[in-house]
Amino acid sequence: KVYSKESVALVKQSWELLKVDAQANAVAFFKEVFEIAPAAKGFFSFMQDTSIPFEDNPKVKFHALQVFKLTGDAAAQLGEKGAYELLQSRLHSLAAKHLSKGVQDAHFEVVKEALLRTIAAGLPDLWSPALKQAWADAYDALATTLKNEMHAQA
Ligand code: HEM
Ligand code: ISQ
Repeated sequence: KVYSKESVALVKQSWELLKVDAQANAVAFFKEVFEIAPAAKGFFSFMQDTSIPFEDNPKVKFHALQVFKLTGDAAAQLGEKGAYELLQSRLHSLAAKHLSKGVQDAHFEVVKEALLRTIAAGLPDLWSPALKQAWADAYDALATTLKNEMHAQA
């Protein structure tokens, strides 16, 4: 798949802005996942602690930030190195982790929708069909890479 310069520029520019408030956007990302699919909470070890609101749980913040940054950095580098190269050092263990948790291909669609909603909410003034498409394509590249590695290990 070829990414136009325009798409790469859109993702980069918006990612720089989202990163300013990465922590808040990352937690919002998590929130969107559980709003779309409440049952997804069962997947996450750190979501089993219900004694504190999940947005106050430091483990949630840590994980959300990790995922958010990986997704954004990979997306922003698509034009240069490709998301694949950025992921490569962690791809094997990341796929193994997701496999062991029982994550399936269909779940990636939930995360995609949640990511797009997070960006729309985080950058309302910048949001446009072109920005949405650029992020959707970037996420798809990342998700496909991870899914392929999961299939290879299954
Ligand atoms: C863990 C990224 C999709 C569920 C993780 C971790 C990262 C990550 C960086 C932390 C790994 C570690 O502990 O070393 C991503 C990315 C995705 C993606 C970039 C999409 C491109 C999904 C999907 C699900 C999912 C679709 C479905 C529910 C999980 C679970 C864990 C995890 C259950 C382990 C959490 C725990 O420690 O309890 N993911 N993920 N991920 N991910 Fe994902
Ligand atoms: C994917 N994997 C782990 C954690 C996540 C949090 C929010 C959205 C997607 C995720």
